[in-house]
Amino acid sequence: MQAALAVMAAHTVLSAAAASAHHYLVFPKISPASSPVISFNSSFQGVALKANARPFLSISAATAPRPLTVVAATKKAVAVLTGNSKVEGVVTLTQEDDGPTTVNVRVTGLTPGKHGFHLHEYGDTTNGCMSTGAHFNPNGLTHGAPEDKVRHAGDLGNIIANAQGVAEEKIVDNQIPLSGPNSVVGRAFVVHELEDDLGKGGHELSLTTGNAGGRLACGVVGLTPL
Ligand SMILES: [Cu+2]
Ligand SMILES: [Zn+2]
Repeated sequence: MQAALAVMAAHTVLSAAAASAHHYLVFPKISPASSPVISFNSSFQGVALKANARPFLSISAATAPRPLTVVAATKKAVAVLTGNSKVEGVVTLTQEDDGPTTVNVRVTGLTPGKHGFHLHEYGDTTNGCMSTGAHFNPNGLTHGAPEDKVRHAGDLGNIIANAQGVAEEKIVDNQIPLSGPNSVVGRAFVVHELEDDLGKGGHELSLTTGNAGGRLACGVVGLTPL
């Protein structure tokens, strides 16, 4: 009877100890019971192994996230724009750490004047520029100007072609990072036939596309050496 009580007491302590790993080492102090000690010891061995394994797990868990937070450097990407017209161009993107992305654009073959210029959702050109989808819009907002609070992340406004049909622009923007959940790497730039009305034209398409017309050329954003 006494022995049975000791075993019950031991099991109670064991389950209490299992609830908080730190107290396993208290356990040997209450082990000097009588005959049931043998079976009792064997179950303790198993628990002791578990207790030893734990510190290693928690050390690796504490150190693992570090490389992810320390990563910070210059990132650079490029897109080569082509299409079914004589419009073509090159767009380069650079980003320092988590700062804004600088976009350098050179497009030729345009009609003089303004042309809508956006980052579209997909880097898919299987059906030409049409398969790049809609404007990149991770926050579910309506179309706007680059300086608006309510805009698609991909809304970069217009580029302006000179009399020779060449547009050269430098755009600095905070919503088109080259890494992280909203990275634009793998998405596509599109240059349009018409001026983007920046959501203010009153046309039925103003709040989705800026009524910028057809897609003259597009190119997928890919990483490039620094
Ligand atoms: Cu577009
Ligand atoms: Zn848009």
